[in-house]
Amino acid sequence: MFCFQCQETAKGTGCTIKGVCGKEAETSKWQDLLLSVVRGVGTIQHTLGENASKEVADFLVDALFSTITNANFDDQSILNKVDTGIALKKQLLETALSKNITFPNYQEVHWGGEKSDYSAEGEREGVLRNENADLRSLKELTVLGLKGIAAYYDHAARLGETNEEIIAFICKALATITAPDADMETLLGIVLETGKYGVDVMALLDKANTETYGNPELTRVNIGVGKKPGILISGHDLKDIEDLLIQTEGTGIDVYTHGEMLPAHYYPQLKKYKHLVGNYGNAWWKQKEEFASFNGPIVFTTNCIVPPAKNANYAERVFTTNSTGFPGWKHIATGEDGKKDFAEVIALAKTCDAPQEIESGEIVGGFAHAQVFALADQVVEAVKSGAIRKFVVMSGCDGRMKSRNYYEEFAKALPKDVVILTSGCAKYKYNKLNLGDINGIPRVLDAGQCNDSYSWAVVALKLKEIFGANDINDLPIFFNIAWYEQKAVIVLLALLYLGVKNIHIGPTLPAFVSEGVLQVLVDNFGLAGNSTVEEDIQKYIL
Ligand code: FSO
Ligand code: SF4
Repeated sequence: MFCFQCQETAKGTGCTIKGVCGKEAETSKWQDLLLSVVRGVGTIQHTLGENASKEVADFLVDALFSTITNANFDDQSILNKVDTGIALKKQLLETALSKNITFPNYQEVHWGGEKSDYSAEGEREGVLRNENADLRSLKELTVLGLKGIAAYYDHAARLGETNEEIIAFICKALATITAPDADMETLLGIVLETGKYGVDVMALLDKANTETYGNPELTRVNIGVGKKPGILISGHDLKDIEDLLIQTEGTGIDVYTHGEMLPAHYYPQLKKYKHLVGNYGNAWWKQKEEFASFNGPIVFTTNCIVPPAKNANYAERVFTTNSTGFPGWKHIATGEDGKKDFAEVIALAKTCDAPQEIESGEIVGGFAHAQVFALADQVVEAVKSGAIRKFVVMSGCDGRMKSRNYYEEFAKALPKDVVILTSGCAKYKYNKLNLGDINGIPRVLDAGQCNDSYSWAVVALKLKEIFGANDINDLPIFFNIAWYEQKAVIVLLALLYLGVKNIHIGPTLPAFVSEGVLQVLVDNFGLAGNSTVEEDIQKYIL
């Protein structure tokens, strides 16, 4: 196996024996096979020059999403997706033949899809099939960005928002990276265009979320527990938590959010449910201990899954849905009407003890663009009077590595006149530190999930207008992003597309960015890693 798609990759270069995330070599091979089928389907669809059918769009989105770090560890689930893709590929090839359309002579297009050849094809089609490090890097940067796009698209589509242009771009980008002779210039172009569609898909999801559930608003979220049994819901899918809240109403079961589901509390149409009682625990990587003490069922709507220890007391209580999967865990399918039936989860919850308290108190959030605009006069006044010296965007992910303590220390070391703009699970490093406020404006403004980084782009553009700045980079905003998996990759590409320069990413630079490509990103965008807390504060804040 060879996988280098996340920040925790082995030795900072690539997992070759087993994933640090727990992914087995066999699973990695099936994911490589699935991605080759995805490239084949995307290329043929692009060559056809017509809009993809719902089946093709659903397949591409689901398959890309399921190969995101920590999303799906279930070989059978991945192989089922391979079967679906091969059937679709055959249909598309027949359409092409009937129209006398010739398609490119690529392995991914012509491979016949024989089951006996699945393993060999998976081996052939891994990341290292591209020998040139720079070309490989650009191709991977593109496909990892597409995985992020697929994740966000999936959530938006589940709320009824679809967009043919985004799907057409996914196909075009897949066709571009499948071409064995694609050159640097073409590939750089497609990487940057991926960023454009990153902006589009985040806007699509923002529209879907806010039109369905209202604009996030300032909310205090309880981090303690109640006395009733609870269901813990993790991941990013708001439709799932809504279905669960409706089905648990009046049953005597409480619902708690976990990890990236915390921002569900900020939406008027979700927070109205009285039995949505709080957020339990922290970022994804602490789940082994926190699931054990939660006592009740846990539902994964998306990544990030950590494989449980062999003697884990909660393995029987975990359910997956959507693109996620784990061998032995129950999977809840989506019904014809797009809804889920959580009856089994609710029945199990009724037999469980209430969660054990691990924390108490409240955290504050809900500062997506509309809430920030509502505070605009106050914010602008504070900037003009000098009460706010600077904003630091610290969106992104949290993770296991000790080097991530940088972000907690950085937050603590910031002067008291600096405001942190956050989103994604990166916030768990500093959202319980009580960093205070500036004239009533909290010093940690949480917009929501990682895709809500979109809010910070919207806010930055608004500030540019208010302050009459020529360039977004002239604003007193420093970008210090923590990354872990591929949704952070699309957020980064989106920010680059919007013209944001001098972004710092950490705790380490991506292994999939080759030296040559890094140089291009440094030269054109001022992209940089981080240094020590002291040095970075001195250089970029003071
Ligand atoms: Fe975190 Fe995991 Fe949202 Fe990622 S839960 S790491 S960037 O999936 O998607 O922030
Ligand atoms: Fe390794 Fe990350 Fe890939 Fe898992 S997702 S195999 S940890 S690079």
